[in-house]
Amino acid sequence: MFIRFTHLRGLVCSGLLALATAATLSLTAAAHGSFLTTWSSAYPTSTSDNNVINGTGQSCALCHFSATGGANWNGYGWKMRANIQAGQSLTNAILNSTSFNSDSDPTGTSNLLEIQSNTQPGWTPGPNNVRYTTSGTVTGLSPAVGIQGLLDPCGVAVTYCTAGTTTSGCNASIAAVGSPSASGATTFSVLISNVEGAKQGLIFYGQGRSVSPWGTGSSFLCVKSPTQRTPVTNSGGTAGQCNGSLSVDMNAFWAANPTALATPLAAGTVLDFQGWFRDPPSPKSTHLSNALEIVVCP
Ligand SMILES: [Ca+2]
Ligand SMILES: [Ca+2]
Repeated sequence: MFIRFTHLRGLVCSGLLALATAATLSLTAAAHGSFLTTWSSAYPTSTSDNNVINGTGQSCALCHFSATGGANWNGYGWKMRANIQAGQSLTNAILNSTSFNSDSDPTGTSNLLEIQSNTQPGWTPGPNNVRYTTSGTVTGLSPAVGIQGLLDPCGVAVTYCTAGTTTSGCNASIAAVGSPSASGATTFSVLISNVEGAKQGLIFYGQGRSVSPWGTGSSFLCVKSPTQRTPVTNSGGTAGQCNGSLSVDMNAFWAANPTALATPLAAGTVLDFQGWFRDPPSPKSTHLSNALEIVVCP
């Protein structure tokens, strides 16, 4: 923020507006007081702020790249800075940031839902964060270090990429049933529907997105290498129709394959799934479904 504020451990987040006068600064500081105190009053049950404060002292990292604040904001801090600059009180600036997905996380989760999920509205895993300054933005950055808990909500399935169109005009569609958890506490299956009937196929997964053409056909490979295949099954249904399907119980698969990719599962791990099945007349004799991404829960 471009205000001066303190938190419970007495550190000061100094995100002062570079061009502001001393008079403006003291007025701003007086008007806005302690940012984290105001923030936790707005969200008394959220632990997003605790996960920052109790990590490695990154007290200002809810909004800033630096543990002590300064003029390098994440998307959440930058949004609130804009609200404050527009004349809003600190409380209003916080509450008027709720509907945005300030970290552009792949689940598309709003700041409010992140806060309610005790995740970080300003941070998403990997080199996918943006640093905002008054002189421009820098993309491709890792999140601030030392934050406890998940950066994005877990168990939210997001589909991406487009399915190829098969010989019979099928567009295979992927879905999650349940959600993955590190403790195995929840059921989790992946289902592909609208598959060419009576064809062999399988579901595979990796840890990240990477979209590339699948030969000269209409499908795309949408999961980053390395990938892990689950067993081949028959899609069932009727040959020449789109009434086949593929499914895999991932908990059962991981239990039977304890050295499979991404095992043992860790909370916060990003998993990407896609279906692949035979379609002999097509350019690569095979087609792919769209893809699905989901974050592993604790
Ligand atoms: Ca978000
Ligand atoms: Ca987040």
